[in-house]
Amino acid sequence: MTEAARAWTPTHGDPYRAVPYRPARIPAAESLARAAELRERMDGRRTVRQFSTDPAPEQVVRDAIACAATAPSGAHQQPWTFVLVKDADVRRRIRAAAEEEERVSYEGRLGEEWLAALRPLGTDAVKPHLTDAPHLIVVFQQRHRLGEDGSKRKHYYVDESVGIAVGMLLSALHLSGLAALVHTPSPMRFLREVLGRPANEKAFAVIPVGYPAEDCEVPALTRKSLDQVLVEV
Ligand code: IYR
Repeated sequence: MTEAARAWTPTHGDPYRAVPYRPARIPAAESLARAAELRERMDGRRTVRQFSTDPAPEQVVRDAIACAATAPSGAHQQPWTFVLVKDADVRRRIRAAAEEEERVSYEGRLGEEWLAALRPLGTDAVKPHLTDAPHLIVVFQQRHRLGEDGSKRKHYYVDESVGIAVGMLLSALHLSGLAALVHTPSPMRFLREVLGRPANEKAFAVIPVGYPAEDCEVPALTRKSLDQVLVEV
């Protein structure tokens, strides 16, 4: 991509402009081999809740965030902010606030049906991964942005766009050798305050990243088979 194409990002009301897109075709046999290998590697991903405190390369996390930021988004508005939280004190505050909310949730706010759904995962209100994992990413969605004149510009399909970006983030981290957890403390309002984010941003997920602890366990779960999730019409 040329620098001019890379630098250009549309803003409200800009006209349509196009650039050629001619990616080299991969031969079918090569595609099949890559797809089969990817499928196997992706199936090896597990959500991890017990992290090693060992350091993990920060540049891998930055590159994974750069991959996430290539996600498609509604009207190409790229309505996401990824906050890489490095300050240990801020991380302790996030953990304390998240655990406080989770305690209320697990003590009944979630309701019996939800708690029963969570039981096979073995989760509880204690969230050591928020301070143990070497990296912590907090993803915010931008519900709107402020135009140059200070007026609100609506963003479209924000949940879908940020959800796709987080999926790409998890894939990039996994394929780069790092484990992650999508944690969604509820409510998450405290995150905007703790991280000093502007009013147009709403926390979407808290994602600890690193290596699994040496004695890491994951719930004994299996995935639905392809024929349970794929309908061919
Ligand atoms: N946010 C809580 C509860 C929780 C909810 C779902 I849905 C999960 O898949 C896992 C946990 C927690 O983080 O423990």
